Amino acid sequence: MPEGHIPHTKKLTDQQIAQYWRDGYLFPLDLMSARGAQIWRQKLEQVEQDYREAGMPRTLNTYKRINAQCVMPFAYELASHPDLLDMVEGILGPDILIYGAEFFIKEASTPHIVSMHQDLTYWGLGATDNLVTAWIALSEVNQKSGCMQFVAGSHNHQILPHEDTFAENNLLSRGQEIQVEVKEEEKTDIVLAPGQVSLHHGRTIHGSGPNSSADRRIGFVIRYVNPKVMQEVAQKDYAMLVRGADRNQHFIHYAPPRTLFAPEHLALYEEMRAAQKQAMMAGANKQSFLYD
Ligand SMILES: O=C(O)CCC(=O)C(=O)O
Repeated sequence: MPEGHIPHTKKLTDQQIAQYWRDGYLFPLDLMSARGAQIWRQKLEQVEQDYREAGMPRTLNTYKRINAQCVMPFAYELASHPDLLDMVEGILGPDILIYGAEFFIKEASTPHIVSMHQDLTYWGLGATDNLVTAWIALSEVNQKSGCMQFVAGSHNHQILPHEDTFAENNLLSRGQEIQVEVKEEEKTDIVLAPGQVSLHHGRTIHGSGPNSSADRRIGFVIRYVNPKVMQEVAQKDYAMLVRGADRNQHFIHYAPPRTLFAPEHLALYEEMRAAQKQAMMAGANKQSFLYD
């Protein structure tokens, strides 16, 4: 078996699909072995080593946090892996596009957090049921390392009011925080071993605490949509078709990258970023470290 190969996994069962729609999330799903996860982590860490000081138009962190699938072939490769798409198909149906992929990393013993929020608040995609996030653990993800916490059933709300905090230790683009009280007992810890995955709905309330462990906490996070989804705020938007067909053509399609940070993909990246910034930063009164 080649290194980094993801062994065959099953499609979601009817029971798993029902659980997702009941709770607004589903975990843990076995995608690959710990050794497999280690190999994808090494690919990331090699890029970090080679490109941190490479003088690219934007910081490496920006490329890791926004649309990594557009400029890093290995990010596209993992995001489009057939076994992962099999899981996603259980939620979205047979036609699947990658909307975005990013690395959510908390360095060892650091105070960074993700405040409680609903993903769809600032994406301009409405309050759709046709978006799902897959969060792949590339390290140990537990209470100590700052795992995500989900509020079961919270996807049944529409998009609730959020406040932009722009707090320094908050990893979200606007430090946005939901303006409803979330009690500790309402939160479920999403503990994942390396190679396991969680799926969550775009309206599920979630966040995560700091990493007080001795290792980095690394999540590779992919947002998938089906062709019914539409950009409602920005003038245009982009997505990559990875399974089935797109009969609606609401998104501009683009080809996967072949080499790391190729000039034509860096140019495309800027176009996508400019378009998506219109939605992501609409109404904000400060600049974001991610959309400056
Ligand atoms: O990685 C985290 O702790 C939070 C990620 C998150 O908010 C998301 O994937 O929607």
